[in-house]
Amino acid sequence: MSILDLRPEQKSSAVKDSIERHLVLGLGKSLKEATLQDWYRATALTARDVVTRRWLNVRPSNKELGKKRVYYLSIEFLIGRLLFSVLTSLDLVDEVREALADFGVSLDDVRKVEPDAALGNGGLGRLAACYLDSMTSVGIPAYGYGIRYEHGLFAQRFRDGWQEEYPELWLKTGNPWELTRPEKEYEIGFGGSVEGAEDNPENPGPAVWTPTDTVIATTHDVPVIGWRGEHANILRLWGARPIDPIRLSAFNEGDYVGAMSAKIQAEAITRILYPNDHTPQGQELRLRQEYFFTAASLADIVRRHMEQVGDIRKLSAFAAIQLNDTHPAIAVAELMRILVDLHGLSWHEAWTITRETISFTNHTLLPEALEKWPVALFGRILPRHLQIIYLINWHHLKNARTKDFADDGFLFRISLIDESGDKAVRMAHLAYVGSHHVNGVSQLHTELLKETVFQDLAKVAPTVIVNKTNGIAFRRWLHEANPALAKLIADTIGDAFMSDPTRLLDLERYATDASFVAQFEKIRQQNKTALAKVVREASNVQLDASALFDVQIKRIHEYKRQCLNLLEAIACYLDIKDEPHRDVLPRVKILSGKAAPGYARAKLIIKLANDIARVVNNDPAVGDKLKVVFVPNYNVSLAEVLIPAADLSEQISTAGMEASGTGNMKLALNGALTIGTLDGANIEIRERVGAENFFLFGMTADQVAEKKQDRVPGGDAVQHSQRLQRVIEALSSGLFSPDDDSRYHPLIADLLVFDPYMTCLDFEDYWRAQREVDAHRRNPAAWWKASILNTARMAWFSSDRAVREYADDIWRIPLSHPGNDR
Ligand code: 26Q
Repeated sequence: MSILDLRPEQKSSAVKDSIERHLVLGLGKSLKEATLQDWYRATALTARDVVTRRWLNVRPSNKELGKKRVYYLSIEFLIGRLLFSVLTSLDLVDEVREALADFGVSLDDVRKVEPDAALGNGGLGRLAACYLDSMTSVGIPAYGYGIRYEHGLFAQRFRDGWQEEYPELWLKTGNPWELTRPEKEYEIGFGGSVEGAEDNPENPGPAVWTPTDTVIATTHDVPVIGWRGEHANILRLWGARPIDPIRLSAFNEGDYVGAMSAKIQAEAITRILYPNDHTPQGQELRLRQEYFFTAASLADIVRRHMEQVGDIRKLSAFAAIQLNDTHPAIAVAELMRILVDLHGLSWHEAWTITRETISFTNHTLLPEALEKWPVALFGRILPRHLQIIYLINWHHLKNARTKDFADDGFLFRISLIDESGDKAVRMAHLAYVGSHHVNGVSQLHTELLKETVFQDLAKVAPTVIVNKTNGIAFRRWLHEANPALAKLIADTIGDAFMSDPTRLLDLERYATDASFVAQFEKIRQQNKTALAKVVREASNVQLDASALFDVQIKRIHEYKRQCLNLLEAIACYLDIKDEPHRDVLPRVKILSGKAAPGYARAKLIIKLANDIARVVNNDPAVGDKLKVVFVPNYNVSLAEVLIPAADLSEQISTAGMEASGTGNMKLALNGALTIGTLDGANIEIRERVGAENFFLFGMTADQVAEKKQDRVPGGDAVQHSQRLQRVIEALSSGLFSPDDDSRYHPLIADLLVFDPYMTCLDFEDYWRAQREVDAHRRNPAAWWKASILNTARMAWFSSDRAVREYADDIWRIPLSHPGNDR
């Protein structure tokens, strides 16, 4: 019997019993000696029991119905804390709060001791987490497959304003959410040699691959629960252990250290999450990670399919494999190997099945972000896969040669092997040709994909390019992060919007309703006060919660232009210094985000933010007119505090460079107004919330592309802006870096000479838009109306909508739709 099936009045005492049982019998603690950590574990285990039971109940029906499942392969799942989202989905928050209170313990304290599972870098990893949540809520049978990193994304601290990285230790106190499955482990091979591969590329036969080293993939399942516990799925994370923990022969020969090295090597595979997004560095261990989790996932998928269906030829009718970017692109070659070498299918048959099963999401246009692996390295680690890739390429090029436009340059560009320098395998090309559909993550991004990176491939491969604009899980980013607002909305329009987000549109009518506006405003104020407390504790800066909170939160990247935001902060500061008595609208610039440890320029930008913050926040002439804070260690939990407290959302990337953005959606959903460029999903957000409720500035993607041709130096733009000149002079003079005048000279040189991200060119228009923000803010009725309309009109950006589109157009999984299913 599950707690969910109890009558409301029985639930709280059942929860209480369960927590006590886990505490005493599971953890061996008495009620008196239990620490917050113990209470957290006992509460999490109680919640996990409920979820697991749901999962066990739901699973057989999927099996019997022979339903097609989605397998979402992602090297990152940025799930964050789970306790509150699980309790929210199960509608058990109040019961648990009550039960804990009976023990004299506060749920809010318990909640905070859960480590934030940072198994991802940013947008791509968080998207995977939101999609798994939504697939479960809308009832798509799915498995998420990823890596159980021992250390997630590094913790960020500042020393002297510079970023320092510290290891992340989310597993230190154990992980109460996971269930390990020792009976479902797989042996994953690396290296070695291949025998029996035929020479005939037209119809290649099977080969025998004998790897030299083998690592065991261990299974760690995190149950995922959908809205109101109706459906449940599994996030299966792979760990690594050696096949033979201590090689006995070496041990017996007295070589204890040698014996342990195999263990250390095997475990290294899942030791850390690579902290660089957008710049693959081609390290061997990363390739091993990619193959390891992809091969384990495919072995699991094929095992399940053979157990339940028994005919490998029917794989694509029961399995839709979605590749989250190219990190699992090796799946194309691995599935071919399974079908040809292990199941004896002909090459042609295997290729058809592979292409019918796999689809691929691209998340970037930046050429430097496209993964490439040196052929030599690839062949050493995965010799059979390299052969298979060459065979796929042979067929691919043979087909291309039949086209009359296919000159050498064309073939050179579409080849799976880059021959421009040291030969390298192009993973995006491999993913493209091995997929039935490829999708971009916003309209603009998808259009640009067609015109740029995939333009040539699209002329010869049958792969269909479609758009699937990203979405976000409202359950986490509204109900859980901003419970007061969720409650206000539910009290106003009913709670149907929780399962059918389109109902949020009903809120439009209240955008000018005085009582609603007052409550909406009050909730924002409370959220800002809560954030101010966090900022005081983290940065020792006192914020005035009535100021405009201007928020830019995301990874630090030149293309995201945190620098533009900071130049504007300097300009504001100089203005205040010029005219200390002028009436200015008080503003707090809040930034947060991590820089890849090897990305020097991004780290310099963080230092710049902290340098500006020090000067501005300590200048008595400024007071509360302007504050600048860079909040350390941005992660999902911090985002949950920042987002509901934002008045203004900074989405200011150089047009054409941000594939979509999802933070933009989270902020707008919570009622922040956007100041942004026509980039990524900003364009669609603006279309939906209304141009009058969005502060637009900057060049378009086309204009940026044109300017790039011109090679117009940023210096020109500086000549035309006195304001920008003053800002650059201040920066250059060492006003913010008295200890090192020249600290920002490299940054300035970039702005003046190449300005690759068009920061100078967009500066004046950005300044204009910011002053429009000020003017708008001075009219509270207009401001709050726009803010409420943002919340109401973001309905479409729910990840429920996004996964339904994937199910309809890519996975071909029949679904009931909201409105016609219940
Ligand atoms: C690749 C190879 C080696 C090491 C690391 C990587 C790597 C890791 C992470 C490459 C890229 C990433 C992450 C990319 C990312 O988060 N992209 C963002 O994806 C979001 C979801 O679609 C979009 O909203 C953002 O616009 C996009 O920047």
